[in-house]
Amino acid sequence: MNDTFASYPSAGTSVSFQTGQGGLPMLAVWTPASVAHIYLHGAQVTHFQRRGEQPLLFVSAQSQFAEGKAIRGGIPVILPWFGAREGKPSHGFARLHAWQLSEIRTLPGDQVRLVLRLPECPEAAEWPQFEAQCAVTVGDRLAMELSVSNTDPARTLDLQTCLHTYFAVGGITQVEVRGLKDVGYLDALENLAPKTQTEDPMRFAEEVDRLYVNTPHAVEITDHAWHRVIRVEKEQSLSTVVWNPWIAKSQRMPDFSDDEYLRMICVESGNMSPNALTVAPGAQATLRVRLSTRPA
Ligand code: TA6
Repeated sequence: MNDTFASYPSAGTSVSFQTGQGGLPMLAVWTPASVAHIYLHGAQVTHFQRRGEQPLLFVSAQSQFAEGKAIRGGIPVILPWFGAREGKPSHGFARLHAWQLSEIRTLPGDQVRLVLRLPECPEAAEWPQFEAQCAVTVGDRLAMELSVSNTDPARTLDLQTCLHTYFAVGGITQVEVRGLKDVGYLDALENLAPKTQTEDPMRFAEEVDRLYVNTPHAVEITDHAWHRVIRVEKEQSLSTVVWNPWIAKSQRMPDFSDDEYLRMICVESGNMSPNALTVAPGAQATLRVRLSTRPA
């Protein structure tokens, strides 16, 4: 395994601006326990790796890194809507623009917290005025907080948010997902037909695209190939999506290699569809996710 920590001092933290893929500005964050990469583009975390472990996040080798295009992997920040909309970009417009870095702070325990703010976007003109910020905390684990404030004087903000995380795994056929037993979901492969989860653990042998609803619970991904359990904890989120494109959909995605479905699983946390939010003027919606790992 390529250990990127080989040349890094084992004390203190560091943040540096670097030129990332596609020439996009990227923040490299180093702590004694981990390294992370955060693109201003979409405020997107594309890399997090604990010392001595495999990377936590997956990014497609075919991903685009360009203004106006979504990065295929890491943790896409989805707002103000989730999913497809006629004549509009899938999963909203926030991930298509460069966010502005507004704060870097060190926290106890050799952690670093970075705050990025969504800039003015032309697509937001037709929406109630709102502000969005994303706080990323890097340490022994990775945490993200997405806050959206309705700053409109009068209009209510109908909002869907999601942290659409792509996790790296050693082999999808050796992955199990737990935490969704008996939870209701909408099956995107059957026109959002409502169903209830029976499998526990959930295993993967075909395309899966499920929006679980009314579930505030943590989910765990057991990766038997890499002998690791990834724990996905969340706050103020009632929707969880589990997605693997499998073969046919992988072949249809130009920014995704045909065999990359073998090395990733999306477990996404947000508030979508029946759990969409109605944010009154002056109110704020905050979604938090904490990602940690332990040996399996
Ligand atoms: O979250 C699952 C999903 O909605 C899938 O249906 C698939 O489309 C995936 O998101 C990726 O969407 P994107 O717009 O990033 O290609």
